[in-house]
Amino acid sequence: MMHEAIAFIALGSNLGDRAAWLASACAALHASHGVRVEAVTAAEETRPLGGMNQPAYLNQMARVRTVLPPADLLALCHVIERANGRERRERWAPRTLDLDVVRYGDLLCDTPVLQLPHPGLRDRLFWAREMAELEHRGRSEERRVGKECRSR
Ligand code: PH2
Ligand code: MG
Ligand code: MG
Repeated sequence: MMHEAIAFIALGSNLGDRAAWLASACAALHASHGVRVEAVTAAEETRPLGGMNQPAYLNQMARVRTVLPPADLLALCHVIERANGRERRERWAPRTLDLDVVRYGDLLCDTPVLQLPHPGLRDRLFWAREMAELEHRGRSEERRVGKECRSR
């Protein structure tokens, strides 16, 4: 059997129809080979971090079960970002969609392309709160979320 891992992916948007970008990303993740979205938090509006004057973010956290190795999961996130209007400009510029792999099992990793846990956990208290919420959800919820993602 292939190795499965539980990973947490943070979704964020602060340009355009923010809720629609998040829903589209969630559905794309779930539809991707080797990834199942098991649970998602409600989307919440957060003040923009990073000092730039920019619109408020809509943030959400997904718990996924995956057989993809971490680098492949990150690459998939980048593909989904690009398919959802993401343009890479200066660091922390407003974006239609940002997908960050926050945790991948208990893996610790510190390379230029991938740091785990995501260093942003230090100043994004809402990430820790959202992950704690998802860790406590039951399996019936997981089935419901899977159905929601598939029907989008
Ligand atoms: N992401 C950023 C920069 N600032 N602020 C909030 N509130 N939420 C984010 O997801 C966020 C941010 C860069 O990825
Ligand atoms: Mg980010
Ligand atoms: Mg990012």
